[in-house]
Amino acid sequence: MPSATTEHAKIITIERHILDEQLSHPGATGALTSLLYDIALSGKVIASKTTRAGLVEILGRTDEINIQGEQVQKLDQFADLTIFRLNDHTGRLAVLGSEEHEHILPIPDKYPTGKYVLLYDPLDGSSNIDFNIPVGTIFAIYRRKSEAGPGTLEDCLQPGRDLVAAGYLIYGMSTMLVYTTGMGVHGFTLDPTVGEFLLSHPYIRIPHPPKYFSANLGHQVYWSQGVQRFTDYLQGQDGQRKGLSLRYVGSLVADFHRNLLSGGIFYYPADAQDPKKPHGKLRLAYEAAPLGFIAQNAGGYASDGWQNILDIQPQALHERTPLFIGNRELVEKAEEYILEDGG
Ligand code: FDP
Repeated sequence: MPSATTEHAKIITIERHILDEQLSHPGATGALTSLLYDIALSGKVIASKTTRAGLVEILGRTDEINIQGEQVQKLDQFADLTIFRLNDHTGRLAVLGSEEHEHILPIPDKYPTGKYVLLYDPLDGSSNIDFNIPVGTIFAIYRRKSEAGPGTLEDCLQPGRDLVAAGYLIYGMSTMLVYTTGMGVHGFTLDPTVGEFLLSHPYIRIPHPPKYFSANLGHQVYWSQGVQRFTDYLQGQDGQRKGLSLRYVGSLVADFHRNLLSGGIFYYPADAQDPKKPHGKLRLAYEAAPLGFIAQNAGGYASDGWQNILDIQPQALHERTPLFIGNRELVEKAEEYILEDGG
């Protein structure tokens, strides 16, 4: 019979964890379970390439520019294709959307469609690839709204509040997968020796007090008065409290992940100077909503400075939004400053 000690030392693979969660939904068909497992598999395949990113055949850019006007790198394309190919034929998805593609990605005619919608940012923070700095994959899963047949754009344009599951993979010192289906946020670390994600961070809650703030202060002069005053507040410039430490990687997943585990706030506000960023830089559907869902399920909060990110109904697939995300009290403080200063 297992002792209390062996019970404690139990190794939980991601497969077992997802299956256990499925058991608490008696009506579940297993489609979501399999979908999450396929995303974990995509992560392993992508991680196998990111760890070789210094090697000649991977580095070097292609000449293509994606629809965000950014230079597409080979690893982005690999990650994008890997996720699509591992999910296009399973009969679990009605439609997909990728941050790398302007339009929705239909399921090829030869394969059946299913009841879920998968939106993903295949390699977030890709400007960091060349410098061996962590990058990540973000994913968002919704239930389709259309009845049957090929999925539609409307299936993809849902507010974050309707998410069924969301998560991310971070390709860093180790590869981790963090996900939630609304029943706690759980983190798994890839053991490369056995090729399995093992539960390492069950029931993550954003710690209090927060330690860090993360923002690109290089753009500060272009932020609104409210956001600038909020930044002063974080730095303790009113002399009322000690300022938080600044940490900014410039890979959203890495910045978010650190603050999720240590407490803090990440923000990317609107930029008054850059005509490309009047609503910030980050994409609502591919970045802000899924991470907002994770933050909320870990006791935190995400806002565009005015309202809960999860309440925003996207109007377009690549819509951008300002984002403030992390400890609830800090994000609410940002909202307070922004409201006071009218921007
Ligand atoms: P990147 O341009 O490298 O892909 O949304 C993309 C993103 O990275 C985020 O991961 C990151 O937080 C942000 O942009 C960095 O933007 P700045 O370079 O303007 O700080």
